[in-house]
Amino acid sequence: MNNENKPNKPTGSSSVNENSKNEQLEQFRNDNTDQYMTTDQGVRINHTDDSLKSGSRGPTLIEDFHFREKMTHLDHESIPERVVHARGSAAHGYFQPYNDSLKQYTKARFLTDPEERTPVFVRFSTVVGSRGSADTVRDVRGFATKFYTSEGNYDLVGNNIPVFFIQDAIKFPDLVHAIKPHPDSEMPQATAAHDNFWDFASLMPETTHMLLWVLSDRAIPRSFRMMDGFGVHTFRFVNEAGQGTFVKLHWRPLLGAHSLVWDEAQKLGGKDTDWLRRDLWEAIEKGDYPEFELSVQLVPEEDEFKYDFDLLDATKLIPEEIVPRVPVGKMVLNRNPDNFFAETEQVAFHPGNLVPGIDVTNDPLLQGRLFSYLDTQLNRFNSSNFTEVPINRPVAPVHNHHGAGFMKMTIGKGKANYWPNSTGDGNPKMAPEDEGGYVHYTEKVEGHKIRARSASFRDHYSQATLFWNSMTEVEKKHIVEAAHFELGKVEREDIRRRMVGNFAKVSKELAERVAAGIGVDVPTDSDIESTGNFEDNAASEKMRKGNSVKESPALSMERNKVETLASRRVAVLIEDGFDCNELAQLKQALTEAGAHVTIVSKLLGMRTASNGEQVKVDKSHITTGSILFDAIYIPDGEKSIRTQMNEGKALHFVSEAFKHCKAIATSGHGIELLRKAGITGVSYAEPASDKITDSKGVITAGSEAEAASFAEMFMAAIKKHRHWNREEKDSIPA
Ligand code: HDD
Repeated sequence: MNNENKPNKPTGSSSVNENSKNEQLEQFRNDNTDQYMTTDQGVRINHTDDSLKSGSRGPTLIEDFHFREKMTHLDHESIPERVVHARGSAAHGYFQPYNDSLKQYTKARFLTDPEERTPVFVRFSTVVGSRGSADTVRDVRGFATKFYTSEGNYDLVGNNIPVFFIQDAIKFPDLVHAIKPHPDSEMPQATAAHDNFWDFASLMPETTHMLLWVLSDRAIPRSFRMMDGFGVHTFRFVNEAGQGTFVKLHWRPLLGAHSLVWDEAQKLGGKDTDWLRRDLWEAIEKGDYPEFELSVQLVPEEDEFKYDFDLLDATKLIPEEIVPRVPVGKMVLNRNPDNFFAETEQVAFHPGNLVPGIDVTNDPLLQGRLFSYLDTQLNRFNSSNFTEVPINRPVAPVHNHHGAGFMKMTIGKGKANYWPNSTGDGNPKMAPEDEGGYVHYTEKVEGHKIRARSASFRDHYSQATLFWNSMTEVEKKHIVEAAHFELGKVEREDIRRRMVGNFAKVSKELAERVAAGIGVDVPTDSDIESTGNFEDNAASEKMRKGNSVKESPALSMERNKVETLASRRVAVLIEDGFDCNELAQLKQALTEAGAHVTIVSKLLGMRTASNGEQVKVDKSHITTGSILFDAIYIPDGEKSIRTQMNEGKALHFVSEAFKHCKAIATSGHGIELLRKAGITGVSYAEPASDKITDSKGVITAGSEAEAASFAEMFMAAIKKHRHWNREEKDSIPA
């Protein structure tokens, strides 16, 4: 009957390297270079511009197999877009652990063998908008990683925010319906700023913690390369001995986490809908490979009930001050996909794609996800064979008796398609645990069937308060302004009032500041007492009292800024008569430090410097704007500056960059341009001196100043990314 003999060592690759997936994909690539066009049957085509007709004026003949085939393909080109996270961008790369230190906690080889580089495919996304929506909307960003490990595919399907809106997956359809465009008008697109979402949120206090994250600058990242990623749930590591450890998984970008400002994000949505997609694509093309460090927070099983929140509650994080993050490895994204549809659109993630050494917990949100992701792929692909699509195939060998179905690709050999069998010599065999067989963690579970929520999930405010208390004043201001925007779009006053009531339970200060901007009264104590669904005051109060951390600096982006020039985009504004030497020196310094310089002028073509040299313009005013850059520089040159002082778009470029708190540098006559652009409240260098001044990130140099120091000061200002201390920015129009 079945396999009584000890099975052979599994065949196929027992280890992977960073190229394993690329080599596998190569078998499916199709290159048209120097080839004849053919039908799908391989028949060469000699004319594709006219259909076959009866006479040159028609009608078209149905026997035209080439027309029929071509048209059928177009008619069937689309598959259902993802119901959430429809808009996304992806890249290939690899992950490598720093050392084997995780071995005591997990037997997952890709996390513990520092010699092994595991290929990965990462898809970043927004959540709410449809496939063609703008990248820069205020939204959570998806951060999904498929590890093609030697032991099978492992998917870490996370977000750039460490907590989630809801605690139980049964509320997910309600959440998604509420946040998506209204069902009657299909408006508004890709935003939560409407009545339905805030109605739901105000009635579901468990959303409050995540709402503060969404109102923060985390929800408008400057780049997919500059945002954190979080596995969100508490997962479980399992070691060789079968011992479990709770674990939270985090990604940190080596460039640091940075954000846009809201005004800029909205404008980018029009000027460059693909801003985040383009940024990722171009960075990889230029060799600025995005890098992320994986870290873990480990909690021994015996500490499961040690905290004043429940580890199984996805609306809670574990403050790093209680359980520190331990860095364990690095991911590098170094290759763009060859084909968007075949790879980015068809990649199918699933939190239930696990490898030995990693298991799930009873988190009711995670449990529901374990059903949803497979189910949704069946809707998207109309077949369970989506796992055979090249991007979804593991590099580990696949052997099983799964049957036929739409688009079965692999050709199973032999008579036996069941198990146990003797007709196939008991193949494929069962893998014992020490041969990599997956064994579920043997957690003891017992209980009554009950549709209920644990009392330990009922504190909905303490960690929201912790988040608010951990923000710098600038971050608090941005949260309040975001709430003014989002709730300002809500037409029903009762929803706005109820939401402010919820905020009051987080912080009176927060509630008062939000209320002031949205035309509702500051909540009274009795407003604050009134509660939404699922709130149990007694339980909540008990949990809140036990809260052990009042502030967590690790939650603040501002407090954890990484200052770097790598891949920063600098616009250089010139017209005829600019100072070529000054430009050359600064450009060299910036480029050597890893920044990218773009020459911007009113029109495309060549611009002539004061010494007669010519420079090619990269972008014209009409095709670009300050919002597409991190910093701007205007070289001296009297004629160039005078021309720009009479050019509205050049003045707007400068004033908008100031408004968005970006580093600005100029010298000599350029100082006059800054004044004309309405930049007030900063001190300037004397135009004819040898002085250099840094005032709130505005670097000005006299015409006699030393070029190297000027460059140094400008670069230091760019590294800070934003200069929030410009109180005068709000007086800049538009
Ligand atoms: Fe989800 C997609 C992340 C809760 C159901 N989810 C999806 C993607 C990401 C996340 C990054 C896009 C993957 C890709 O790029 O293809 N989702 C999360 C996180 C959650 C979360 C971090 C909470 C911790 N999701 C969640 C719940 C459910 C779903 C509670 C349902 C029970 N998510 C889905 C889905 C999607 C999806 C409907 C749509 C497309 C897909 O799965 O492949 O199944």
